[in-house]
Parts: sequence; C-alpha cells; structure tokens
Amino acid sequence: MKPPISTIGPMPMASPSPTGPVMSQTTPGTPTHCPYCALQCGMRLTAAGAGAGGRPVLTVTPRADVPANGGGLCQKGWTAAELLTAPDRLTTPLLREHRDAPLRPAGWDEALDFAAARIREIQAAHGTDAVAVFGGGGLTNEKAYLLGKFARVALRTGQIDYNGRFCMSSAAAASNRAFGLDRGLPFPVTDVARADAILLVGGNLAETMPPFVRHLAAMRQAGGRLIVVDPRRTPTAALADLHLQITPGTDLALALGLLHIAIAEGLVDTGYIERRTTGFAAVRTSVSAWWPERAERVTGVPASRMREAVRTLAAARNAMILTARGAEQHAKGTDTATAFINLALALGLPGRPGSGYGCVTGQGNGQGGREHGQKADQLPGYRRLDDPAARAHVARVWGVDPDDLPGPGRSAYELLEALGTPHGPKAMLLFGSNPVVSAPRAGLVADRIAALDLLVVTDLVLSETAALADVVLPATQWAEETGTLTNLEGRVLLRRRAAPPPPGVRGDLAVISGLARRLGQDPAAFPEDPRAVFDELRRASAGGIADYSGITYERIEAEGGVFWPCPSEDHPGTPRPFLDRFATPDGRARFVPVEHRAPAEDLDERYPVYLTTGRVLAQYQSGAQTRRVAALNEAAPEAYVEIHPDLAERLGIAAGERVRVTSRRGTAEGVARISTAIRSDTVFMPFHWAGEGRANLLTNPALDPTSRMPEFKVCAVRVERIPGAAA
Ligand SMILES: Nc1nc2c(c(=O)[nH]1)N[C@H]1C(S)=C(S)[C@@H](COP(=O)(O)OP(=O)(O)OC[C@H]3O[C@@H](n4cnc5c(=O)[nH]c(N)nc54)[C@H](O)[C@@H]3O)O[C@H]1N2
Ligand SMILES: Nc1nc2c(c(=O)[nH]1)N[C@H]1C(S)=C(S)[C@@H](COP(=O)(O)OP(=O)(O)OC[C@H]3O[C@@H](n4cnc5c(=O)[nH]c(N)nc54)[C@H](O)[C@@H]3O)O[C@H]1N2
Ligand code: SF4
Ligand SMILES: [Mo]
Repeated sequence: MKPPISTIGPMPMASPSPTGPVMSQTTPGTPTHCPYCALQCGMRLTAAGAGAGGRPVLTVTPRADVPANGGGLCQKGWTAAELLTAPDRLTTPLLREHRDAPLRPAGWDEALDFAAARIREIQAAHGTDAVAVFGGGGLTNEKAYLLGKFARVALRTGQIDYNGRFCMSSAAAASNRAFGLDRGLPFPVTDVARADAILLVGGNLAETMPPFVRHLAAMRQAGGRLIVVDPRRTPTAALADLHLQITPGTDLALALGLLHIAIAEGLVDTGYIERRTTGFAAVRTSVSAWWPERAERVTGVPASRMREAVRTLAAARNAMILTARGAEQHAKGTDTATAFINLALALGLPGRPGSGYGCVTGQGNGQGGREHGQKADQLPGYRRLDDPAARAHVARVWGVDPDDLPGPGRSAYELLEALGTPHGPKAMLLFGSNPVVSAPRAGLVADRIAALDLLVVTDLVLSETAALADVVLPATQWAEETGTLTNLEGRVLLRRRAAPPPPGVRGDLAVISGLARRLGQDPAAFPEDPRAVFDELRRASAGGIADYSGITYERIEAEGGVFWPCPSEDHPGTPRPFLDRFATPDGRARFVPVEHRAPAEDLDERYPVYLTTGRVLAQYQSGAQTRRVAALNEAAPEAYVEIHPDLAERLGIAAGERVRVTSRRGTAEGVARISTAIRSDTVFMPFHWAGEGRANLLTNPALDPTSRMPEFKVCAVRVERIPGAAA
C-alpha cells in the first residue's frame, strides 16, 4: 500500500476532547472529510494502486474518531472518490470566442487572458458592477474568502452573492435577530444524544445526513422522543414517536399554535424568560389568538397532536428544536424560524447544555461559506459591509481605501434575474454552483444566463450551467487540495490533499489568483497557497463575530477541529457560545413577534395541488457530481413525482406512468410514484435532475423580505398523465 500524500505532514498522536477517541499514528491513509454535505463526515483516503493514466485510485474508509459520523458514512460518502476519475471530468480549459461558437479546448494562459480582457472591456463600457460573481457554500473557507476579496478589490464590484442564499439564509437571519449570532448548531452535534425530546421541523436527516441518525437513535435509546414535522412520512418521520404531517407552507402557524398551548397550559419557563430574554410580552400577545383549533385548520395537524408535542418538549429535562429546509425555504422562512426560536426561548432551551435551537446547515461549508464575504452584504468574520468600522478593519487588512470597497449588492436570485438586462450585470464568474438546475424559476434563470456577454465557470465537470459558458476552467477536487471547512456545528475542519490532481487541472485559488494578476493586482495579495489565504482570513476575521484568529491548521489537526469564535491561539474555541450570555448587546436573547401568512402562491382551480421539493439519499443538489457516480445513478436514476393514491386515482394516474407537472412558470415531467407517505393535497419532486425532470422549472421565486430566500418548498401546480406516454 502506498503511503499517503499529505501536504501538511502526519497526523499527531493526541486528539484532546471534545473530539473523541485518540487516533493512532499508524492508521494508513490520509485523514480528511467528505466532499458533500455539512455533516462533513470524517473519512480516510488510501491509495489502492494505479488507475487510468497511472493516477492513484483512492479508497474511502470512515473515521471513527470524528464525532459527527462516529465511523458511519452514507452511500454518497462511500462512493465519493469515484468522481476523481470520472471519464467526463474536465481536464483542460474550454473557450468559445463568440456566443454561437462551440466550446473548444484552450490553454490556461489563453483562457485566463481571454476572460480578463473581456472583463476589462465590459467594465470599461458599463462600469465595475457590470461584472458579477456567484459563489457556493461547498467552497472552502479559503476560497470563499479570496472570492469575496477578489470581487471587492480586483473587480470592485458589489455584485457578488452565492447559493447559500438558497440554503440557510432564513434561519441565519432569524438567529442573528434573536441571538445576535448565527452558528447553525450552537452546540456539538453529539449534544443531540443528550436531549430527552427533539422537535425536527422540515428535515429529512435519514436521507440528507444519514450518519446523523446515530445521534437521534442514541437519544431515543436513552428514552428520548423524536417529533418530526413534514408533509411526507419520510424515512426520518418513520423513525419518529410523533409525526405532524403538516400542509406545506404552514409551519409558522404551527409554531404559533404550539406556543399558544405552552402558554395556556403554564408550561413556559418564566425564570429563564426573566433572566435570559427580552420581549416576551409582545410575543405572548401575538400568539393569544392562535388557539389550537385555529392552528389545526391552517396546518392540517390535529390539535391533540400539537398538545402532545408541546407537553413532550416541556416535560423533557433537555429538549431541542431543530429546523431545516422544509421550514426555512419559504417566502416567510425567517419569520417561521423566528417563531420556532420564540417557542424554544419560552421553553427555556437555548444556552442550556443538551438543549437549544439549531438550524441543520446543508452544504459542505454551508457554515463557513456564509461567514467570510461571498455574500452580497458581508465582509469576512461575519462583518457587515455597511458597517464603517468593519469596512475600515477589512480595508486595512486588504491594503485598500475603505471608500473603495463597494456597497452591498443583489441577493442570489435577484442577481440571476438581473443578468443581461439593461441595468444588470453583463458578465458573471461562477464558482461552485449549478443554478441552471438549482435556482428557482430555472427556465428564466437559464435565459438570463444565456443573455450574458461573458460567462466564466470553474467546475469539475461540464455542468448544465458550465455548458452555457464562454470560458470553462477545470478545477481540482476535494481530495486533491487542502483547505478548511466549517461544519454544521461550527467546528472548523481541515480537508487534506491525498493525491495529485490530473495534469491540466488547477485549484479555484489558482484561478482567482491568475485572474487577479491579469487584472493588475499584486500576486502577493491573491496567493494560491491555502495556508497563506487562511492566515490572512484569520487576520481579516479578528474581532468579528465569526472570529477565526486563534485557529491554525496545526490546531485543527491536533484538536480534531476548533469551534469558532476563537479569538486567540490560547483560546480553547467555543463549542457552546450561549452558555452564559447571548451575542446581543445586553446579552439577552430577543423574542420577536411574527404573524402567519399564506404561501406566496396558493391553490386555485387551475393549479389545485401543492408542489414541494427536496432531496433523495443517493443524489446531491443539482446532481452535477452524483449523477456521474454509477452506483448513485443506479439507486436514483430519474426524476419522479410522489403522489398519494387518492390524488392519483382522481387524476387517472397509475404507478410508473409519466406525468406532467405544470405551474405558472413552466412544465416538468417525471415518473409517478404512488405512495401513502404523502398528503393527498401535495406532490413531491426532488430537484436533482436536468432536462424535462427539472423541478425548478416549476418553483416560485417569491423571496423572503429579510433573507431573500426563495419559496422552494411550496407552489401551486396541476398534475396530468402524459397521454400516450409509455409506462
Ligand atoms: N442526499 C442528499 N443529502 C443532502 C443534500 C442533497 O442534495 N442530497 N444536500 C445538502 C444540503 S445543501 C442541504 S440544504 C440539506 C437539506 O436537508 P433537508 O432539509 O433535510 O432536505 P430537504 O429534502 O430539502 O427538505 C427536508 C424535508 O422538508 C419537507 N418539507 C417540504 N415542504 C415542507 C413544509 O412546508 N414544511 C415542513 N415542515 N417540511 C416540508 C420535505 O418533505 C423534506 O422531507 O441536505 C444536505 N444533504
Ligand atoms: N427546488 C429546489 N431547489 C433547490 C433546493 C430545494 O430544496 N428545492 N435547495 C437549494 C439548496 S439548499 C442549495 S444548497 C442549492 C444547491 O445547488 P447548487 O448551487 O447548484 O449546488 P451543487 O449542485 O452542489 O453545485 C455545485 C457545482 O459546483 C461544482 N463543484 C463542486 N465542488 C467544487 C469546487 O470546489 N470548486 C468549483 N469551482 N466547483 C465545484 C459541482 O460540480 C457543481 O457543478 O440548491 C437549491 N435549490
Ligand atoms: S452524510 Fe454528508 S458528509 Fe456524511 S458521508 Fe453522506 S454526504 Fe458525506
Ligand atoms: Mo443547501
């Protein structure tokens, strides 16, 4: 067996708490983390001989020393190394000089020179904001940081945002409002096993983070109870002691009804409310009219079940409320997350070990990706771009005049919608997202992208969006580069290089650096070396909310990860930031009154069925990666529409038939899956496929007023059998 190739030396012996068992130095392979979701399961990569072109073939084994997965992996993790040797992986830049010419192979200098020259031309003609940047929550902290700096310093554009806006922005906004700080889980994920009751709202962890189920199972084994809120009896809901099968888009009414019950039955923790919060009186008044029978009428959840849920949470010594995309991806997602935070505060949960409110973050670096400046309104360290002190600090680190930093730009969907319009950007540089498949109202988004004068996409594969680009740059993959990611519990982790990239491929940092140099920037200000970028990120984040200044690669290795905030090298990191105080000026959490409203688009005669969308176990996001892994594609080969038998009968649809789903924005197709697991007023489509099966041709881009999150989780559709279509 070949020794591991690691850029940062061998694993240390000791692995102090709270990270679990010590790892032996003799374990073969490179210890690292999965390329996909925010659980960031620990795995080892071992070279197992040579494959095509003499490149090492890596095998994956799970790590037991990483508490998040404790030796488990899902099918995506097990097969993650396969994409490294995918036959259609990009290994050379591609270029087209004219929008109607086909893409052809090009050299790196040629491609980067072309991109930089076009950027200069477009900015000279239309101003700096004519060039937009779109990033991703899967990018490492180093990449997200350098991309934000590149936009503000090299391009001097305010037009930068990223796909995290589609992911957790509503819960982030709600947490900032209530706690003064947004760290998805403000506690280690292993705290889940210490709870006696958990209310999981709109999360299907058994499919989206399968090893997370270990923590839920440990909780239940110790006598704890799991309550799941989902319009579908998912594999996760099937594990629950209580399933509230809610009407899509009505979680806010449910939360108001639950709090009403807690107050009416005298179950609130008045001592905690007095000591640790402000604003309860207004919230108490705001839920007074949400008696359970009214909430039942709106949500479809029986009042008796609501009572049972509240009593279970209130009786627990430790309890948690967790929200995920089902509750958050709505035009009222921020208020919905707020309503569940209000409930958690009333029950006295946040800031107590083993209890609390958390948002289950999604992408690999969904947490770190939202902290270091690829967001339209943000500077590194979770600083605000409109805060003069923040601008001054970051400008000093960057060696620029604070007045030269642009102001906040458009949010992700608003940016995509503006592309190629008279007042919108004419060019876009895209890293780590595939919006032609994943953005709401994807038909319009694809048209807007096609209307650009210049699209530059850096990707591993020719994604559906990369196929529209003028310049495509082939990127290294996770196992071929080193960088940090911050997982769902706010723990900063290190992914290590385990193998060399194929010839012709470069990292995102090298792409950003190469473009910056061609735009006249000092190469020293845009280094390619992740460690150099991380050291600058540490300084830029110092004193901010997400303070990484005390975190080093060495500490991450030695300690198995470090929780932020970590303001100095002798600071232990902060696994549970709210134990003594919240991050608000007075140290108290804020109750915020919120009101329920109907989905942005409700049912009518022409569109009489709700559509909700989400994920399946074997596919990841836009599918650009997982559709290229044979075992995953076999497990989940095609788009489908989940339909209740009563609805199917009414519509004359049989299992396995092709059906057409139509909304006000477009039409998509899929195979009918008839199942009693879904409500009879709702159909479900996963969004992982392109072409006719693209669920986002249907979805509603109605945005949350605070977070600018689109309403992925509910719109009105019509469902029909496709006449003559073969079964
Ligand atoms: N296999 C797999 N795993 C993934 C991903 C993936 O693409 N594939 N992506 C990762 C990412 S980026 C994310 S963000 C996470 C997402 O993780 P989850 O939030 O668990 O995933 P979703 O399937 O989007 O939505 C969860 C559930 O919300 C339900 N739901 C739909 N509408 C509503 C509603 O109105 N109210 C409520 N209460 N529930 C509703 C759906 O039926 C679904 O079961 O997963 C991560 N893990
Ligand atoms: N209908 C519906 N739509 C949704 C959702 C939903 O629930 N329903 N969920 C939304 C959510 S939560 C999310 S997070 C988005 C995600 O949707 P996308 O933003 O499209 O996410 P991915 O498919 O992960 O896209 C990542 C792209 O970057 C490439 N890539 C991977 N790693 C790297 C890297 O290191 N560098 C570079 N340059 N490229 C890389 C991949 O090959 C892929 O093409 O989808 C959103 N869309
Ligand atoms: S749960 Fe997420 S991090 Fe873990 S193996 Fe699966 S995709 Fe990877
Ligand atoms: Mo996400």
